[in-house]
Amino acid sequence: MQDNDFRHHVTHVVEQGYTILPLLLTSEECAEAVVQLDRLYALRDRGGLELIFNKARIFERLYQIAPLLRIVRHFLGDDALLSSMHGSVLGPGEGKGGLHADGSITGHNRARSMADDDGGERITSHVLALNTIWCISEFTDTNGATRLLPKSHLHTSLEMPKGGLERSVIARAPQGSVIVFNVNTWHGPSHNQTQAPRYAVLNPWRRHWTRCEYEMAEVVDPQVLERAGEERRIFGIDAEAPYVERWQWDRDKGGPTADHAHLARGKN
Ligand SMILES: O=C(O)CCC(=O)C(=O)O
Repeated sequence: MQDNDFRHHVTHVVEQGYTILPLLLTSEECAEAVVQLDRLYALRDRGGLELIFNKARIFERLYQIAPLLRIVRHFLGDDALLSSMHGSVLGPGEGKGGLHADGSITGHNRARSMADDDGGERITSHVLALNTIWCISEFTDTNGATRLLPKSHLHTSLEMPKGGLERSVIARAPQGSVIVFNVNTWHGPSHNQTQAPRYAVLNPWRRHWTRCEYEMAEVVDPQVLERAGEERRIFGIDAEAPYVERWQWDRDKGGPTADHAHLARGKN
């Protein structure tokens, strides 16, 4: 990505709460993702669409794309963490719901996590997390593309701004693009009025020092972690809290030191 493009996208996130990076996946990669999403969709009642980097090689690609990582790390720091990776197959007729802001289950927008002293105001001074949505299908006005409410990331209340749905805009994007938005930005799928499913991958990122949606260092398949190479830090091995005393803990490995290997739990 050219520096000018980078600055344009950063400014759009800062001012509007989102941006769209076009065409980062090839049509072959999207076609393979569709095959895999269809396979996993059939298993959805048993979690088929969760943590899909563990389930098909094509999804490992999504955290190896330099222009996206540059934007993510610009806002969340060099040690930003992948928080989850979820497949989405929005069928014909689906997507009539409203808008929401993320982080309301495990993040800082969780109503129960608001302290009295917050005065009912969300943290909007810094970007605490980003969501990214991969457009595995082209996103159009009619096929259930994501809607976003511009500037709503700056709205401090937990309640959506009045008239938010009417003022939201559909993120039109060519296949292979990725939508990047501030965790505070209200968004949601639009109505899929076509006869075909809309395919996407939902891929949020968080700061190293906040809780992710899963214990990523625990759930990642060891072979997937190995293949991540230099990018393995996005799984937060060094973000794991020690479960033994600190002198017995190897932070880089995310487990007890070699001398205390007998204290290791699970896969460690
Ligand atoms: O499927 C979409 O377009 C929106 C997904 C969504 O709401 C989310 O990732 O929180």
